[in-house]
Amino acid sequence: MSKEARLVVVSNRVGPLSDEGKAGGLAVGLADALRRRGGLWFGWSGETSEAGTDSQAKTETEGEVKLVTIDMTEDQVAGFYLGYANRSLWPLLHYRLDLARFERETDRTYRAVNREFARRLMEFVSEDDLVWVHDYHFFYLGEELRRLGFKGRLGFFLHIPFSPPEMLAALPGANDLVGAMLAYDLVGFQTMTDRRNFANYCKHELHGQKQPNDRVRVGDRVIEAKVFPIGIDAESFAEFAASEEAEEHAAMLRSNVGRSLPIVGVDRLDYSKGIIERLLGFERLLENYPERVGTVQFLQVAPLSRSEVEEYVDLRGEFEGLVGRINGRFAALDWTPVHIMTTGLTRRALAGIYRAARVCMVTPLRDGMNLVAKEFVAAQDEADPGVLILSRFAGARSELGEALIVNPFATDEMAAALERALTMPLEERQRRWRAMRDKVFANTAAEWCRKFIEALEDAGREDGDRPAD
Ligand code: ADQ
Repeated sequence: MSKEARLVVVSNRVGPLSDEGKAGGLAVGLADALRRRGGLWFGWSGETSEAGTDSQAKTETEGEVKLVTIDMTEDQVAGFYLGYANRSLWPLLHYRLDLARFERETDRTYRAVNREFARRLMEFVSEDDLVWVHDYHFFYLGEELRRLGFKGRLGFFLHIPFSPPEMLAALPGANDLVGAMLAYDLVGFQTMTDRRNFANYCKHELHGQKQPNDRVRVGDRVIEAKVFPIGIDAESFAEFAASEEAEEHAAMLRSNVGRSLPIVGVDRLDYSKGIIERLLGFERLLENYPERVGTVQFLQVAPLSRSEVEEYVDLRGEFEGLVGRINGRFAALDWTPVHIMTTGLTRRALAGIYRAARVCMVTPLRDGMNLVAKEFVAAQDEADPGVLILSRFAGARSELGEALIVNPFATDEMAAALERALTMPLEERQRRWRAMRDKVFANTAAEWCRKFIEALEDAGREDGDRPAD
């Protein structure tokens, strides 16, 4: 058997390779795969400098794995990251055409930064490598690598949703963007819906055809488009939840809520996560079920995110205003209904909070997968598991159907789901939780990585149908 190809991962931010206290499932899964095969992880250093993408590459080596990063200029960050990626693509791909801003300048910078990253990456790759590009920051990177003559295997995974063609078509240059995805041998999505939206775009807007075996043809280019729902490192997370640090945090939460039942939400402060709608659902619980006043407390952990982007500043104002209103309306001298925290937490502390929660609300308006839902499941204790309330619009819904599924826009439905969760008998909680646990432990981050890499190695192999570039 020939030696396994080296893995090259490209993502906006890289690592950490170790530091299990900080790393999320994605970093853990990728670090594992990189360590096993040897490899390279390439991306942005998170820093700005005058040289920008021309800066000297910074390299860190750990065993057989190298982390290589380059800087960007302030203008590159503004146009590529804050502008196009986070003000055009992020809202549009989360079905928020109303929030999407389209500017010629940021589009240009985005394409230029993709070209630059491809050019710099060429210094480090060889044709025998498997190159795996991640997420909406780098739609054009594969095409740029091909233009520079790279002939090896190229895969792309989109962590966020892919909106329907009718909506995506509003993006100036949408055909270029989706056309660029065809430079990859394999494109991966979180759900069937995302994959279908992509295939439909190719069919209706690029005059392509859907073909058997998850293939899509546009002109003489045939690529594979498949679904790979991402998972977490469930075993580690369950261990975190049983750690001393977790127990300390669980105890703090319990003493803070006193006799009340704790309901939690954990999300980056982002409009896609449905935090406002969730708070309205909680407020409606207190209105529709007045006996709940004084007996429940809602904790929202919401680390600030993308604070340089206007829509996120607006959201923060709205969020704080709404929390103030609910607290002003219902609080008593010895009880505050909503508690918020915007600080970062360690994985263990977070696991403790999940474990102490009676209910976890994961109610995004649209979400690629949502790892919080899976972390919450992994952190529960079989003797007394909490209840997951999950949006029908989270990618995680397709695996976690035993959660209480809600429409986050339906405020009364959310209140009713909360009441049902709070009164759910232990036996039913355990039954639902066991079913979800089995899936979270089966489809881990490591499995997700393995499946994607295997599919990338096999892409187009069966019938020799893979066209020359
Ligand atoms: P995100 O939008 O970032 O990811 P999500 O999947 O929920 O969303 O992951 C958030 C992560 O941040 C979780 O691991 C969570 O534990 C962590 N976190 C939240 N609050 C924290 C805090 N205060 N301190 C420390 N950590 C905190 C994108 C897509 C998702 C997709 C993932 C992975 O939007 O849909 O699931 O990528 O593909």
